Amino acid sequence: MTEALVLHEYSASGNCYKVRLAAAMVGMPLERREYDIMNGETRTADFLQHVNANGRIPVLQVGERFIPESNAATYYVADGSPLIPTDPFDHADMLRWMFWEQYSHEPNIATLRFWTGWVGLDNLTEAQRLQLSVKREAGNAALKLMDEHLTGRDPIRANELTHAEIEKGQNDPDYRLQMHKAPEEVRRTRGPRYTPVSKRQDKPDGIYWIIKNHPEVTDGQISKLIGTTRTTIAAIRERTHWNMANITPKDPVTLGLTTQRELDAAVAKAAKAAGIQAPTDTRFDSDREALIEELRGERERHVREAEAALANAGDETVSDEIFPGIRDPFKNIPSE
Ligand SMILES: N[C@@H](CCC(=O)N[C@@H](CS)C(=O)NCC(=O)O)C(=O)O
Repeated sequence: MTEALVLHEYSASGNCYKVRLAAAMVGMPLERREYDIMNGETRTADFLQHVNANGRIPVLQVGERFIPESNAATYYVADGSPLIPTDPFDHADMLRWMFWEQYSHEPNIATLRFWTGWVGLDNLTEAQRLQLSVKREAGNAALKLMDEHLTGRDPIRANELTHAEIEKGQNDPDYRLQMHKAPEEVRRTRGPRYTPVSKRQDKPDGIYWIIKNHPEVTDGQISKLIGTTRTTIAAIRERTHWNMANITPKDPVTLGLTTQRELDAAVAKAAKAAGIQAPTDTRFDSDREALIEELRGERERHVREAEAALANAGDETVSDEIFPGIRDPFKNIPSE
């Protein structure tokens, strides 16, 4: 890409942050041009005529052309990088979340954040005031869905992040985590297991590992764990698979074909059926539900605290904290 990129933005906006974040992750330089949306700088005749007829930022300028809409701009910046899945299913799934964000997340959470944090509750119009509770409810539903989707995903097991990277981030709040590859779904709760094309050739190795290390696990269980056919499993068990010479046993969890939790559960179940004493690991029993409950409780507590803080705030000094102890990442962003 040779054309210079300019981001027309308001740096405190989350929509603009998405574009900057993607550019930082793929290492693409961006010139930044700031507009004060509180003073109508995106509603001038000049802006409407030359930058975005919709009167909003972010707008990504590519040479002489302009791309409004944060997700379109983010997509442009990330195109061709590992942030954009090439597998058709994963690609559509990425788009699913981007469309969902614009329909169910942004209009509720971002708007409420803007109304409460920038406009101020006292300055809202009657029409806006009437929407508060509806948006809060829809915003909470969006956060709940995200919690449920993200809980149980393990970026280390999916080879996206290393412990060393996380440690660097813990030691230095300004450090930017380096991801090895784009996030990838490692666990689906419903429907047949989906394996990205890039991993499909690893399946026989994973199947062979289970057969060698846990011969008591049934073909039906392996088929569910790895997402494969019984014919393939039987061929590997009987060593008649057409590619047997090249199949080597490899831990399917390390290969990213299943999770440790699912494998442990299958091994324990098979061992029980076979009357073998299997080491039981109860750490994961219903931990997902417990974690979701904990997150929900935490969020409800934060909402109560934030509402109480808002009610008491009056005209006093405005803190940078969205919740006690948590700074708003979009406030006081130093220009880069
Ligand atoms: N769907 C658009 C929403 C853009 C948007 O609402 N931008 C706000 C700031 S986050 C804005 O420019 N507001 C100023 C105005 O409407 O005058 C996107 O994702 O880019």
